[in-house]
Amino acid sequence: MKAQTTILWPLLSLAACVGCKDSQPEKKMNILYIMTDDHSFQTISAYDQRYIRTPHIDRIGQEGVVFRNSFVANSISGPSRACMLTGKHSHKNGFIDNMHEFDGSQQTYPKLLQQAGYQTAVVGKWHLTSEPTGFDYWNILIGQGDYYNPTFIDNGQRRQIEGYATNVTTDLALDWLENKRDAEKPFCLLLHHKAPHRTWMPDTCDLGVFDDMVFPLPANFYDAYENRQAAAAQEMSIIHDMDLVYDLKMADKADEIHTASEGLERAGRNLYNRMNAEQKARWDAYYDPIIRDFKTQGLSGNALAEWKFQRYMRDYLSVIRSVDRNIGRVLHYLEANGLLENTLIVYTSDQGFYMGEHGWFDKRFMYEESFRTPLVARLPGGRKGDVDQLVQNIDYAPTFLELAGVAIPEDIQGESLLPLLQGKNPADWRQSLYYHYYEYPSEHAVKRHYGVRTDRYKLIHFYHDIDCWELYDLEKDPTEMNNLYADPAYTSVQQELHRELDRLRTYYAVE
Ligand code: SGN
Ligand code: CA
Repeated sequence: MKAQTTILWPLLSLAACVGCKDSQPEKKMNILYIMTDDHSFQTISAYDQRYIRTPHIDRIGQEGVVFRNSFVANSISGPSRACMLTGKHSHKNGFIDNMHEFDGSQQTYPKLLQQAGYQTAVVGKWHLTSEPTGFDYWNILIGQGDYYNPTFIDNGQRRQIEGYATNVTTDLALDWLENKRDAEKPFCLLLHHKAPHRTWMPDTCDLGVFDDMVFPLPANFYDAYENRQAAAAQEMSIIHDMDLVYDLKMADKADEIHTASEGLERAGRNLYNRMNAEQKARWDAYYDPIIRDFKTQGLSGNALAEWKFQRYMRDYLSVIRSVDRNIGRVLHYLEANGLLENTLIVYTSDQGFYMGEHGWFDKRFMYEESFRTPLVARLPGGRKGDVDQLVQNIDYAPTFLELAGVAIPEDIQGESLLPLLQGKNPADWRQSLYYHYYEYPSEHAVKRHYGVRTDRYKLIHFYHDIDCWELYDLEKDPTEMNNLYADPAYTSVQQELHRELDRLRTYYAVE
C-alpha cells in the first residue's frame, strides 16, 4: 500500500485552522520531531513501568498515540537517521553503516518541506558525517557529541557551549522557536539529543536519584547463546565489554583501577576532564565514595557483573530523567505560546537498546530490544490511544510530507502513518517488516544480517563470515532464546517466512 494522493490541509483536521478566516490561506501544521539516541522503550513508562517514570514523554502518548509495534530498518545511528530523512531502506539511501558518509544531495523530507514553504531546522546530534542539507538553520554536535560543555557547529561555525548537552540542545531549539524562525511560515524542527548514548553521563543534578532502587536482573542476563552463533560472537556484554573506567566512571584519582583497554580508560578520563571545576566538584562528590566502596569490595564473577548492571542502570536512567525533564520544557513552551494545537509532536529514538537482556548493552541486532524503537505522537484533533500496526522509521518521511500536503515521491519506500494518526485502520496495512544491518567487522562484533518479522514470527539470516539462520516464535518465546530454525514442527512457518522475505527483498528492490 502506498499513499498516492496529496491530501490538502483543510481535509485533515479543523484544529489546523483555529483562528483563520474563510478568506485567508489555511495554515499548515507545524512538525516538532524529537529524537534521542539509544533510548530503550523499556525505560519509558508509556511502554514499561518497571524502571522509571517519564511523565512528559508519556503525555505526548496520552494526548496522542503510543505505537506499540514500532521498529527501525537498520539498528544503528547514522543509517537509522538516513532511513528517517529519506523514507528509504539503507540499500537505497546508500548510508549502510556508520563508516559511510551520507550523500546530502539526495532527496530528503526536510528539503521537500522547505520547498513547500516550511521553515526547517535541526539541532543536536546529526551523525551523518556530511553537512546538513535542506535546513534553514542547523546547529549540530560534532560526531557523537559530548555530554559536558559540547562543541556545536552552528551553520558552519564551531562553538563550544558551557553546560550539559540535553539542556543546551533544548535551549538551542527553544531559542530557534522563539527568536530565529519566521513565524509567518509553518515550521519543521528536528530536536536531536545525544542522550542517552554511551557513556550515559548524567547531569550533575540527577546524580544519585536512582540509588535507592535495586533493579531486577533480566531473566536472560546470563544467556549462554545456545544455538545462536552470532549472538555468541558479539562484544557488547556487560560482563566482558562494559569498561569500569570508561562506561562506569571509576576513574579513581589514585589511578589504581585499570581495565583491559588502555584506550577506553584514557577516553574515560578525557570525558571527565571536559568538565569545569564546578561540574567536577559535583561529579566527585557523587562518584568518589562509590569508587572507594568499589575498591574495598574487591568484587569478581557474578557479583561484579551484577554490580556493573546496577551502576549501568542508575547512570542510564539518570540520563533519561534529564531527557524527560527537557521534553517537559519544550511542551511547556509550545503550550504557553499557543503552538500545541497546530503542531504534530513526535518522540522517538534512533533505535532501541539493551538494558541487560541477553547480558547486553548496545543495539544492532534484529532481536526485539534493538529492532524496536519507541514512538509516541500527538496530532491535534487526531487519534488518542494505542496503534498496533507494524510501523518502521522509513514511514516518518511520507507521514510528514502528507501532513504538509506535499505529494509523496514514488521512490519513497515507507508508508505514511497519517491515516493511523487520524484514527483510521487501513485494511491493506503491511503485515511484515524488512530489516538489514551491515556494520561488520566493527565495534561490538555484531555480524551482518537481514530478516523479516511478522506479528508473530521472525526469520533472520546472519552472513558475511558466517551463514546462520534463526527463527523465533515471538508468541511462545518473546525473549528470543529458542532458535527454531530447522525444527520440524515449524517447517511450514519457515517456508512461509522465506517466501515473505524473498517477496520483501523484491518489493524493496534489494540487489
Ligand atoms: C560509539 C560507541 C559504541 C556504539 C557506536 C554506535 N562507542 O562508537 O558503543 O555502538 O558509537 O552508536 S564509544 O566508545 O564511542 O562510546 S550509534 O548509536 O551512534 O550508532
Ligand atoms: Ca543510536
